[in-house]
Amino acid sequence: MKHFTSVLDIPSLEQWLKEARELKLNPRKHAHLGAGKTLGMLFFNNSLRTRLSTQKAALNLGMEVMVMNFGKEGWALEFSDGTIMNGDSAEHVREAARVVSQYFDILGIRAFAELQNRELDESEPVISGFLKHTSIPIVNLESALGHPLQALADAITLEEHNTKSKPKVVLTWTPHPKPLPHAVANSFIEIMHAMPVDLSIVHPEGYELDKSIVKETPVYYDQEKALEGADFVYAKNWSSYKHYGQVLSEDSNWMVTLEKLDKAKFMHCLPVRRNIVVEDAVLESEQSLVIEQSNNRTFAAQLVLKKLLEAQTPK
Ligand code: AN0
Ligand code: CP
Repeated sequence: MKHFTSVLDIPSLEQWLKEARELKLNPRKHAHLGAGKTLGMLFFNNSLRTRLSTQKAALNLGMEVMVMNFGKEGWALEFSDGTIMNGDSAEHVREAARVVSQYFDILGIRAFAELQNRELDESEPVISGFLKHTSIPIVNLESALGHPLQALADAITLEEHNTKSKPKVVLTWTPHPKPLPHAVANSFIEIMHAMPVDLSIVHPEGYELDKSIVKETPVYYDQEKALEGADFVYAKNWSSYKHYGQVLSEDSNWMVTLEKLDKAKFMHCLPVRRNIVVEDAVLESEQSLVIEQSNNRTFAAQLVLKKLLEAQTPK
């Protein structure tokens, strides 16, 4: 594995989950693997968990870490080639990418979908620009299309709490006042496809996700019915994919409640808007796994960094 940009970069999820369990038992076991190496992280968007858990993971491996809030503090970047740069962009990714690869051994990038232009978002201008012009491994800290570190943490958490050979997992759309990206939902679906679970998706009409990701997963429009007998309910808002980036519904009937959850465990990537996405009582209950999910972000990131370091370090 040269880069970690997608769930599909995981060669064997079963093997990775096993290694994640071992790392979690002894997080400092490989404390020298990253000695003398630097992780750089460029954030084009806000973050709490990704920034701190990935930093913690790198520290557990003995790496140095440098973080930059590029979206707020960096030069506005140009991504298209051959442009006469007389607009807002002050620097081209061709220079920026080559410059930072001299400072870091591994580069993490967070660049959300802008949700204005589907084709542009799907070309992943930021992450693909850096991939094209750097020589060092890149880790996706949430791009337009995916959030694989979150998905890996979700898989670890789900496995820790699963008691069945094929648990019923439901990804439910929930309301949100602002248009959100599809990345978390996409990567969750992709990673569930690699696990022995019975996955289904429920959302209002008009919120159908990319067919090439959903594949054969059953899709429902009646939340109450879809949640019946669920073992795990994963809540997430996303904006419309079909009417790209639009908020078509804020219907509060889609909020997750304890009553709807019944016996199911509740999952969400965080940050979560209380009493919009999910009621307080769920987050305060023992059925909520959200804090454990955020803890597992450290071990997901540590596993990914370990793999990338091992690929750089001759054994
Ligand atoms: C982001 C999203 O939905 O992609 C990040 C989640 C990890 N959420 C918000 O912007 C609220
Ligand atoms: N779940 C997640 O990625 O959180 P942050 O946006 O706070 O990093």
